[in-house]
Amino acid sequence: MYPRSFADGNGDGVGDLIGLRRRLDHLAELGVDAVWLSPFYRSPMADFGYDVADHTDVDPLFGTLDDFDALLADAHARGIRVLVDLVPNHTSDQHPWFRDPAKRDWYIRRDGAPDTPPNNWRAAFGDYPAWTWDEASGQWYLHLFLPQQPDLDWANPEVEAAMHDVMRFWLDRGVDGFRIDVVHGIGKDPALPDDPPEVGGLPHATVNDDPRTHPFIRRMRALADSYDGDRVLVGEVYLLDTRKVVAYYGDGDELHLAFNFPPLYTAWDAGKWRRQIERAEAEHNAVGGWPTWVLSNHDNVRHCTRYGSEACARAAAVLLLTLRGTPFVYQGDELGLEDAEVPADRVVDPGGRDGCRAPIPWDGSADHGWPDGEPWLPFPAGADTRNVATLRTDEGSILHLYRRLLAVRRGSPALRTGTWRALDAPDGVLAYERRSQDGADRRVVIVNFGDAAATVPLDGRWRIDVEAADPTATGAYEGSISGSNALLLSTGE
Ligand code: TEU
Repeated sequence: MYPRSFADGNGDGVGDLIGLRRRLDHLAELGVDAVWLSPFYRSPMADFGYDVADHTDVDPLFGTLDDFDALLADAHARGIRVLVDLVPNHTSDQHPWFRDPAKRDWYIRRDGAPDTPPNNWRAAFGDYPAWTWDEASGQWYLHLFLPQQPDLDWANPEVEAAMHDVMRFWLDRGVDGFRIDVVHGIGKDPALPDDPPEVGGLPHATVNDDPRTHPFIRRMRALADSYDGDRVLVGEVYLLDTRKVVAYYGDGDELHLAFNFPPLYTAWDAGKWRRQIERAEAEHNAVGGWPTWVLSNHDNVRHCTRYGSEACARAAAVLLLTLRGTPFVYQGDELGLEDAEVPADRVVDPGGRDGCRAPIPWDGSADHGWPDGEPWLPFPAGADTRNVATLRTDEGSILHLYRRLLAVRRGSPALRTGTWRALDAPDGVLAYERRSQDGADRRVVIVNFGDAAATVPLDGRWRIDVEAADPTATGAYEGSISGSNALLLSTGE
């Protein structure tokens, strides 16, 4: 969830914790197990909260710590777990740590001449070096992201201890875990070698993969494990190679879950998706890691926009929620939202990611449930009908498709924890079976990526549990599927 854009409780045009708390029933109805909240901490908002200036306080824009506690209690009362975002790689340049001359060695700094950066690393969000000259210290400081986001030096044990204190602060409050931002970035080679030419000027944040990171994650895991209940660590491992990603599961002693982004960057194509799934299956099985699946988030163009039609987005929902692993749904995907078109004079994100961060339309009224003023970004197209209130009343809507898929998944051992196996299918179609460990529950999923109807014969009798194009459909599976559609089947008449 991107709290800035979910729901506005105080009418200032920016989503906040009070607004989010009031709309929790939407999430409960949808049937999610847990929510991950993007940062709501004190921040100058150069990177919309990923530049943290105080890890243990809520930015006034989003509310107060009391609002957070109330939100957490209300979420737990609905059986929804809450993960908060931990941003360990960098802070804001306005953080007291960065401004304290006694803590200069908490950040990665190097001596040198003001016209020659210490190495060739590139920052994210623009074509510029990952180094900025700091007049005050007469040194360079590293920032894998914006100059306003200096990188912490995890080789300094005080930094690790401080970040553990941050984790304890939120765990003590009762959070169920963390999504850990660019966690693969925290360990760095102190020799700071140049990125090789084959990296081709990519941001260093997308290639940093240093063995020094693993002990840091192991100690975060031990800290989480020392708490009662289930506390989960989900790492953003932004390395676009699944084999590299799975290394961050360690020997079951590092991340519980790691985002695997290559499928997010895979075109809507049956063959390409089958290869991605088989790759993910093989790589995760090799390390005993549990896969994750994600199609959209606050950093990327929404898959409804990328795939080009609601029909594809519906079929993609069936795929996302029936693969083996933990699926992540980005707020608004359940409404089939597309990226908003953001006019040049309203662009605010230095990374150009405004379109996917558009506000959620809650109803068909003029303000779409965002009272007293214009939200910080424009609404996505079609908000008059593509909004929560309207889609709730339409049993055939994509919203009901998500609800139905999540409900079936919740009741199916095969879908929750069963094995995955590809089935024979014609070109343009992906078919697979999910099977519970005891074999008692079997489900078949057929996804037709093409526009034309396809024939997919199956052994035995199968019944339609969910159809992407029409979530109200029921009845026997007749051996074929229409174009740009997907079916979830179970055994029986
Ligand atoms: O993203 C890290 C990251 O690698 C992405 O920025 C990615 O390179 C890019 O967005 C691809 O489109 C995380 C957060 O998710 C992002 O919102 C933050 O801006 C970033 O870290 C810095 O904290």
